[in-house]
Amino acid sequence: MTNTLNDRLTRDLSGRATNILRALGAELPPPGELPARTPITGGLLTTLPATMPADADAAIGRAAEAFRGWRTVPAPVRAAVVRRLAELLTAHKTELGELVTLEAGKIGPEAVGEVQEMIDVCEFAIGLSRQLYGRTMPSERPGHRLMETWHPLGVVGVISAFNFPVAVWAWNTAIALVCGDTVVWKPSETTPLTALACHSLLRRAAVDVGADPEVHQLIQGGAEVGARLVDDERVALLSATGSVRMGRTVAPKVAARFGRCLLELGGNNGAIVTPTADLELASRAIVFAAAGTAGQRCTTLRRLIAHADIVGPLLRQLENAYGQLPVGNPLHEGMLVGPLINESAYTAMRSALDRALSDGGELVCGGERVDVHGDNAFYVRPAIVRMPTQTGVVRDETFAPILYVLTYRDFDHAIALHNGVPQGLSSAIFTADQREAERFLAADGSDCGIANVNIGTSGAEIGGAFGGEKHTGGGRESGSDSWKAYMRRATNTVNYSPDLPLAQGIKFT
Ligand code: UN1
Repeated sequence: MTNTLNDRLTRDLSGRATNILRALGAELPPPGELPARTPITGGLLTTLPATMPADADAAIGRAAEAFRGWRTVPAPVRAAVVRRLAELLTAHKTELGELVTLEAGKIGPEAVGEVQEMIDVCEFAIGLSRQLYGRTMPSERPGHRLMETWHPLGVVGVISAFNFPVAVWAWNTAIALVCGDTVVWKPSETTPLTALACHSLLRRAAVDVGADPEVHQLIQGGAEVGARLVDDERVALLSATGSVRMGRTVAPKVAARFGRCLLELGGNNGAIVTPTADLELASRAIVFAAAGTAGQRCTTLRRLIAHADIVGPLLRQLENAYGQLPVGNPLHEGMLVGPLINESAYTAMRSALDRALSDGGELVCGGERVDVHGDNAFYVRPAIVRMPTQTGVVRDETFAPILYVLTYRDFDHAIALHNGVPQGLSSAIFTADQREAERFLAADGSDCGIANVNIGTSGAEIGGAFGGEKHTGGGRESGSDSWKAYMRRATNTVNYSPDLPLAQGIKFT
């Protein structure tokens, strides 16, 4: 397409983004130094002001002040804000989904799915607001009660990534709010408009139910803005999603001030395919997990560990499916692979492929750039590369659609290969052999935070705890008892007897 046509398309997309923001009731900020781009054309949608460090500090101050009141509002009453947010998200699902497509480049169904994930976690948080259970334990002393109570923690700083620009915010914010915390959000500088939309929907939800809108603050900009959340003692919990490199910088700083960290860092997710696997089902699952979202999920399947007896037919099915994947404008119906987020993502993919080939890898298919909307948009065909060993580049997370294929003969070797990378987020096994499936889920099986049988590595439901081990950072978000990270626990002993017996039978008279 010519440059003029691409420029015209960018202007059209810019208009759509502005209209959506208006429809969502977001106040359009004056122009500033922060560019909001669309990966669809690589063009500029608009600009907005970046938050100055002093303004970030002030936002943390407002959140800290709001916390003083919010912590004493009963949890089921706090849930009203989240309920209203869920209503607004439901009413504006299509528009917010489209904004996610415009800004992050996700195909329509995935973008709307992301908004659904927000609604799901809101519903979870509403129920949770009546289930922030403490325990009562038997006291060893007569006339005593021993119990635990959970209290709000304080200000939660949320640093989120471009690839789930709205759902990961909702995971944190819906739960933090019912837990009685207030939130300061630093979204990816690549996705400022979706952040603006979510912020304004949440503030509106708060106003609609008569709650303090200051419970949520938005700060926009690059790492220097995020650094304010890292260093500020008033931020009790920092929940950060991003690269292992980011986690390495952030975690020691938060630990040095005895703050808490909840880390969702890189994944390098693997799937084992055994000889008894249903190959048709496995290949469908693999294509979604490896090529979906253009390989830009932290749960994307990056390593396939296939038994030598079935690797041939499996690869033929995958190559065939990859050959039919439509790559292009994510706004178009039926599109399955949208663009990479920007040029540096493309450069990283190219250099990973070069490294893989120089390490003895053999390209099965894909990897080439596709010209959809000109030089500034980075569309690629998802790649499959057979690797002789799991060394070098295979051990790194490259945020692009590259699937490395390794083979095995012995099941223990498959598990050793699977666990033989630094990251530990998500994993899967495809098998009809119950022994293999159970072993994969056992203590000496997958070492990941998420381990699945006969489904892919990505696309987790919100009901389970989400997160991973090793370099992934150990954090757990969204469902199950992840809420505990957002609260502090107090152990209480109450003496309702006239005596003062000491624990451990100590006599002190
Ligand atoms: C992420 O990529 O940061 O399990 C989150 C999934 C989604 C969440 C991914 N529910 O793929």
